[in-house]
Amino acid sequence: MSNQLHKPAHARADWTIDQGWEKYTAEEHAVWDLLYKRQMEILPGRAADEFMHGLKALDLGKGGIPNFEIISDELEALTGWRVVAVPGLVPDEVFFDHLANRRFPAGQFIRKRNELDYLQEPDVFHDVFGHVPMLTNPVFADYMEAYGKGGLRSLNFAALKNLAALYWYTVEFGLIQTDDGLRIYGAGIVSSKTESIFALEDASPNRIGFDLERLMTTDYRIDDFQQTYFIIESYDQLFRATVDTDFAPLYERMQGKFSKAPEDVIKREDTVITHGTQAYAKSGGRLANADAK
Ligand code: HBI
Ligand code: FE
Repeated sequence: MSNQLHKPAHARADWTIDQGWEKYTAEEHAVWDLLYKRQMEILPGRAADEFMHGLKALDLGKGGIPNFEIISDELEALTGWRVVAVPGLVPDEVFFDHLANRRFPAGQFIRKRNELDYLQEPDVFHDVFGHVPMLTNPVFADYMEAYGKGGLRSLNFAALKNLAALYWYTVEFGLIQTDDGLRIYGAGIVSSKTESIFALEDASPNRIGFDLERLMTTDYRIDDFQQTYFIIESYDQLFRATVDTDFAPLYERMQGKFSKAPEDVIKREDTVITHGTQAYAKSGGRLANADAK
């Protein structure tokens, strides 16, 4: 997958680089502020309480791109995690090794003002605004470490694809059921204005109860809104499912393959909260709907 990445000359052996916080331009800080403001207009009442608390605890809205040293000291005091700067995507084994050691690798760069809504590589807004707040939650913080450790173990199996689906459908695109209704905790959703509304309110996507093997055998969209979102009941459910499961027989069964398409609903097996119309995907998705946004 991301194993053919080329390490830039200025990156260390573990792919980290200096954040170079003092070198960000006024325009780059202004892009952070704009993105932050846009998300705060829509996230209250949509994002999980634990995410909102994390934003506040780390003071991510104080203005400008956060300084990793400062937020790392605060985060380390809460859950022992730190944020380290990387140039962009890093190889899987490097990524897992950071997570297993409670370091979150965050993209150093920020997107340009003319591409606020969609980008391929994870930038500092996606990584720090999207991922870091949930790392203030002790159970979620433990889940992320467990995921990294599981990743290191899975390198010996032809299973990475299945494990990546788990990350995708939880850490990136997860929803949680609460007493006040469905809430977003996935970083790929909370860092996107359009997907924050789509994931919770649109009639298109399926919304299905969390089941570890189901998630790990389901293909996903990397370039558009998800066709299915999986709903957890608690972060403990997520953590327990990963640490109490012996992944070796799972990997053996899955064979590094997906047996379900992104839009599938499995009768009599899935706990279906919404059976989506898939109208958005059927109409051509992001490219076809670009003007309507
Ligand atoms: N690198 N910087 C970065 N961020 C990621 O989310 C990431 C990565 N490398 C690999 C990777 N993710 C995936 O292979 C895992 O999610 C499985
Ligand atoms: Fe991400």
